[in-house]
Amino acid sequence: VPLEEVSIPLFFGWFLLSTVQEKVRCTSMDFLKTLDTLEAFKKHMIDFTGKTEKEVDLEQYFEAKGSLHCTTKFCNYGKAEGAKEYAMKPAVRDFYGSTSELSLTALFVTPRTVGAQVSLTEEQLLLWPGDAEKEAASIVPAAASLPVGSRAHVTLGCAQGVEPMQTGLDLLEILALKQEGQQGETVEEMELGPLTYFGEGRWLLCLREPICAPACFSSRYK
Ligand code: 2AM
Repeated sequence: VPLEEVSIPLFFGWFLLSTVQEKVRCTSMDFLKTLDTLEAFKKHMIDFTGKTEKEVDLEQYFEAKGSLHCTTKFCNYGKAEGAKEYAMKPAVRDFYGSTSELSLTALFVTPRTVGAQVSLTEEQLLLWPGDAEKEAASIVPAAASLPVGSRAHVTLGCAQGVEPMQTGLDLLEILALKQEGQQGETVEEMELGPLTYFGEGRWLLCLREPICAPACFSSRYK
């Protein structure tokens, strides 16, 4: 096997610097802690438990998945479609190892995942694979018509048995509903910003002040 194929990583992405990881985890934990005490959330608890009487502790419900990052391209060591092309892109080579600031603009929760929406800058979009949204269209059909970069997120936790890849799909689903004109139901003004319910256990908290998260563009091999 040629060396260049061997050296393609599991995935590329922006890895949050450790100080900001702590801050993001705390913000997410505080949000979950508050969310499951809200009457509005309790009203829809069945989305998470399948039973009306049961309570849910969201802090326990989600498991953290390693160090926080925003995946740009999942390469699967070169086996994923477009992996080699991505790894060879001039922008990927030029920006490899550089630090930039990710803007986390919303937190979202579904019965499957909890994550943060990332709003990419023009420069960061140079590292975004153009087909990331279209690739998701077999699962979230409306995703193909969302702006490039819509899938960008940081996975903060997954329910038992759920793979992190689900987080981006959950985000696309919420954004697709918004694009279709569904306003959702704004149930509460939280300290961090307005909280909106989109049905089927989908919650979106738009951050009044986005979290600025310095992150290093790099890759992981496992
Ligand atoms: P995530 O980006 O939602 O967290 C390693 O598995 C990383 O690659 C995880 O962070 C994961 O999800 C992401 N990932 C795994 N499979 C993927 C896929 N098929 N498409 C996009 N991202 C994927």
